[in-house]
Amino acid sequence: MTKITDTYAIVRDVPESFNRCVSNSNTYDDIDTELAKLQHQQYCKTLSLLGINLIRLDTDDSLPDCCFTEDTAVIIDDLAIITSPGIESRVAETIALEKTLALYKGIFRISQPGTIEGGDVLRIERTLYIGISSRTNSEGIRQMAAILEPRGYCIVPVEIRNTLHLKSVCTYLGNGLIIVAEGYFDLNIFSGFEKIIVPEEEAYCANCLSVNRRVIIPKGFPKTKELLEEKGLLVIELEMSEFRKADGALTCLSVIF
Ligand code: CIR
Repeated sequence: MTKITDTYAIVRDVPESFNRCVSNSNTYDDIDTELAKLQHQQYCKTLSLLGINLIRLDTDDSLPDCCFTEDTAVIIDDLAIITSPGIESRVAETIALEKTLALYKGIFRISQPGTIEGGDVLRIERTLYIGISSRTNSEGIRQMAAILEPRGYCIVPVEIRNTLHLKSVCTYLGNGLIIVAEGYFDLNIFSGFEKIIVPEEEAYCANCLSVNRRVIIPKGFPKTKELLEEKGLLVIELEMSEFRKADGALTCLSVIF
């Protein structure tokens, strides 16, 4: 009999302090925390409807960015690698994640001076492409490699520019297909893959979430939606306006394993 494996997503509600999150966006001042909470509820509901078991962590108003759980842990097989966020205000977010993940996985930690955030870690099969960014440094990548290379994983550092994280501008959709925005890193690293290149003005839509044969995309990116549908993919749109103002995107709001 085929074993059906459960999929889990760790999510954390939007805190009251969300409008004090870290952001480089010039629309940052307009963040509507109540609207962000509603958008987050829709996100959670969508994951549930797609058959994902939600693990909900208590939010924490002292951590304005705590809803972006992706950045705090990287799950590989039976390991949870607790990251070392590259900005002081986010460091304490890892505590709750570690406590919960210890119930499911063996814990490893990246430590200072190494920094790494989950948004910079793109896994494709047994390769991890890791963005070298304002949040992730070479020492953090070295520590990841020390944990994962002996387990048969290959680590590929990627210099990125003009974006927060590597996964802010690309996502792996499975079956050899990558969706990516041009101009943020050298696309030759993905030379063996089929690619959907999003139009320049729709770069935000290069971060999407591929779940159980569906692709969740942010609402308002019609050209990218069409490109995905042309490939036969089933697309679900979610309003992400408030998270975008916080430099966050779809994958950032969960750790899926
Ligand atoms: C930050 O700047 O850290 C948050 N405001 C946004 C984090 C987005 N996370 C992600 O792309 N994985």
